[in-house]
Amino acid sequence: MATPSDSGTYEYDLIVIGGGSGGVACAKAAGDAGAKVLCFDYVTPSPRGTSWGLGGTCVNVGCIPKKLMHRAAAIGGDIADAPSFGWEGVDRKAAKINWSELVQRVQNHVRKLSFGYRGELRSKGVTYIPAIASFKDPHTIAYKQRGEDKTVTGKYIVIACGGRPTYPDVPGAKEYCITSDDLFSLSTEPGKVLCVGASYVSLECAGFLTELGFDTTVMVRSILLRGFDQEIAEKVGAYMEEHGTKFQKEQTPVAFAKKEDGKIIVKSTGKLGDKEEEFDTVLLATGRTPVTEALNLEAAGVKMDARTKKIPVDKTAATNVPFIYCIGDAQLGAPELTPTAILSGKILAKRLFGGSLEEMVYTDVPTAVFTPLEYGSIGLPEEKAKDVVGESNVVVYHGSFTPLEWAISDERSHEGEGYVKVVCDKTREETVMGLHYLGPNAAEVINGWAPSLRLGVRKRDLERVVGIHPCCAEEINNVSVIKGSGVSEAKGGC
Ligand code: FAD
Ligand code: NA7
Repeated sequence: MATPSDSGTYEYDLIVIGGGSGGVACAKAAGDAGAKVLCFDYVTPSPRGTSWGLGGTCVNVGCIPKKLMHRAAAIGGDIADAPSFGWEGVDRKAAKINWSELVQRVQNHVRKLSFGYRGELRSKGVTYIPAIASFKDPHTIAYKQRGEDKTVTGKYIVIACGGRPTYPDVPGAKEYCITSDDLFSLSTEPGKVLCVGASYVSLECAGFLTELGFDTTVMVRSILLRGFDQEIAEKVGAYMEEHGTKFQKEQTPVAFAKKEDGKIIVKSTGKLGDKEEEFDTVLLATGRTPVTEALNLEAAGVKMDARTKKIPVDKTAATNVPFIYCIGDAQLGAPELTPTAILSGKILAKRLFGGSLEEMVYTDVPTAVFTPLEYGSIGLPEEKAKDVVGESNVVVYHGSFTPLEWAISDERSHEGEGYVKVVCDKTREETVMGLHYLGPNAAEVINGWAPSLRLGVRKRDLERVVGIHPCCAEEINNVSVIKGSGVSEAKGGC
């Protein structure tokens, strides 16, 4: 285990910078192990002035409010489906989202969770200081409290500062546009919305906004869902388009301006030519940048990757300074996901204070995209698997199906929109390299497969275990058509 640079005494065993998913998990686990822990957390307001409490991105402006809004949108779909299932007196056209009510209820829940974090830190004996922390030297952290400059020392320091939305270098971006930092607490209805970006934050927001009844357009610079299986990304996009989301492909914004009536004029260029269109709200979802520059890393001698502003670490999450660690979104190469931040925080605390030698493993991390047609995946996309083991060594099984949930719906009677893809390595007895599922409850379906992939599950193992009937997840056990074989992937009967 790495040791501090000198044998000095420190006020704290561990100082954690950032009280988000990773930082809180690490601080709590270290507190549990008996360490004296201090956690700093402070949220600099967004350019629109939005701010929030302890807990970081996931709880306040990420996973939690996003999933609640996705759920609100899905309820709209259920209302539309209801007559097809025999319900009388349900009128989809009369049903309308009350945006302020939704925001209020989402924010109440978020505040409850954020407040809960304070209690959890307290119960583990962790000191929490709501201030911006930066390095003064490798063991000393500087901060301001009630206008007074202060310092505190720690034996080990964990950087868990996460990131914030990146604003593209386009005139008017910061002045007139919002980001995911602002959307979930937006006090007025978004109206006609433009979502800039085509990764999962943009598509998820565009998906629920469309389903909540807002006229929504996605501006796509290149491809949908970079890093995900591209065949499935296209299916996600096609479903959204069929269900009302507009797409402007190969188009990028060049200027945002505000009219007197409050509408935003978006000038863009690309495949659609030079375009000008008015929107009520422009949501920028063009990536996230870690807030490492504010940490004064030079004072501690911690190296940062200049392009990404992320911090390189070794297998133990140690930076180039052996007693300073980095976890979560700010760590170079780590997936930007809450469960990875949490687990790496816990594992690190156990290494530092619990005598553990365990290291975080970042492969086979399951993830879900909460678009209207949900997409869950674990392991490699088809194209990446081919890059890794060579195209001729990959065999792909696939199948499309109609989720029973939608089978008798007039609203969603689209045949075969559910889809499963199992990407296997022929040279290793068809060991599964990637598992992809498109359909209802994708996160629930994919979550349980993580141990199987980690343990090297083979295609024939999927077939030999008994699935549950009737459910969408059983399609993973039953998929049998080899992609490219000429046999239709469409499922027959039961
Ligand atoms: P954060 O949670 O961002 O926490 C860092 C904290 O440190 C923040 O509170 C920050 O203000 C504070 N801080 C920063 N610098 C300092 C400083 N110098 N001093 C004091 N405090 C500081 N992940 C999923 O797994 N599933 C999802 O469905 C999902 N949906 C998402 C949806 C959206 C819209 C977004 C934006 C993200 C989503 N994520 C999702 C990603 C997830 O939120 C992040 O991966 C996760 O929060 C990262 O945790 P972290 O601890 O690294 O950082
Ligand atoms: P990502 O995953 O970094 O994706 C950014 C998207 O924005 C992607 O589609 C980019 O297109 C697009 N982009 C980036 N810059 C621009 C400009 N200048 N103009 C137009 N489009 C642009 O970011 P997300 O915000 O979706 O998610 C970040 C993480 O947060 C994610 O991993 C989650 O864990 C939470 P490109 O493909 O580069 O052409």
